[in-house]
Amino acid sequence: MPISLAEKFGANNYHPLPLVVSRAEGACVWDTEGRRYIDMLSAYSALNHGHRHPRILAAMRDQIDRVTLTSRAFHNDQLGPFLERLSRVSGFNRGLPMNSGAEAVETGIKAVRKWGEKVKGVAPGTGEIIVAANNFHGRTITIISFSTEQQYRDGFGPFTPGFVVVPYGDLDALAAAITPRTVGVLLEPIQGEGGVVVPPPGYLAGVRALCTAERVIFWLDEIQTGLGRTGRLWAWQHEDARPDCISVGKALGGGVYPVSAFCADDALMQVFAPGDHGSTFGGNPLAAAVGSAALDVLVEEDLAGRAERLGVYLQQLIREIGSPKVAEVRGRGLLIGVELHEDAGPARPYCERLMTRGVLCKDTHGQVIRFAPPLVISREQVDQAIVAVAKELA
Ligand code: IF1
Repeated sequence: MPISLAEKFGANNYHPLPLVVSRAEGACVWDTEGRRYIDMLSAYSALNHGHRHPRILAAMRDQIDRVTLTSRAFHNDQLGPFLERLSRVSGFNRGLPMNSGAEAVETGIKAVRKWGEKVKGVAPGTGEIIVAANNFHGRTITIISFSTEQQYRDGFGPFTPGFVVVPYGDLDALAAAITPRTVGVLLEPIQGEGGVVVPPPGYLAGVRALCTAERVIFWLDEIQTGLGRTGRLWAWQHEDARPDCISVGKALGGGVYPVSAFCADDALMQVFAPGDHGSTFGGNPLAAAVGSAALDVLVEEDLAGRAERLGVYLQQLIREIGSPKVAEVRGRGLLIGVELHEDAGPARPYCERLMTRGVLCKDTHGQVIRFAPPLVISREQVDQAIVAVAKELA
């Protein structure tokens, strides 16, 4: 019934697994028939804290009884404390709060472009941002303007100019693409949708050095890789590659509310003057209260440390299956991609069969099964999941 209603009254913009979730807690969800599943997708890394984390729910319930929305026309008593926490955890001294990841990315595009004109001094309307092939940064017209995935672009033109695409992981190609008009470089520290692609060692540190030398903003999109997912608070911390700014989202909302932000230091964030940019819901008191709880839990429960330890364990268990169907197991922390050999067929049927075995995951880029459970998953739940995975990959 719920499926047919969604199909009858919705748009056909997704092809979900045939599963109807009605309840969830921690790393598990239950369907309307009461069957339990281990969630190895975490809403694409928005559920790092697990489903309905008690401390985050308590913070949300508490705030709901006070005030939920004011707009930024007035101050509220939650935004300042949230931004202070965000500054401490991100390591950047300022954050501009938004709602979805795409909005945080759009905010970053405005900041980098305006910095390019007002500070670097490129001619108005000529600034270029370099991005990587196989990127994913959201679904707005400007963001898909620099996507290399044909389906994300088909029929949606005309596109926003000012973006240059280079191969991911190729420092020489990036250096060759920099011109006096280059104002920024936008990369994912690990390409999620691109198939959990980890860049070559030294790549991010190389981009950092190049951007410094060329006076170009180095911007990392940590919306999927951030907040503990890869075994560090931020994926860039796997190398000495501190960017000039990051976009944050997904798990910043603690799995209960859309919260995102663009984080940068003064030199970049000062390009925004009152009225330059905004959002009805951006920085609302409920989002701020939830975001504060999400950051507190992230740090106090050392979710990054859990991701590091359990990620090593899970990758080891997958490798020990020794499946002839598996071409590569890659990733960091609890962002793991299992690439299947071409002749092993697309990944989607494996996800459908894993669902019948009580494990939920998602294919990405055809041949890759992505495993990204909540960072609160227990070792026992990892062991349970791997039993099903071993049967499917045997
Ligand atoms: C869908 C993909 C993942 C992201 C990065 C920004 C955003 C995302 C690195 C935008 C969002 C989501 C979007 C969702 C599926 C999922 C996804 F498959 F689409 F690509 F995770 F890999 N930067 N990713 O991963 O954030 O506006 O969605 O809050 O669009 O189907 P958003």
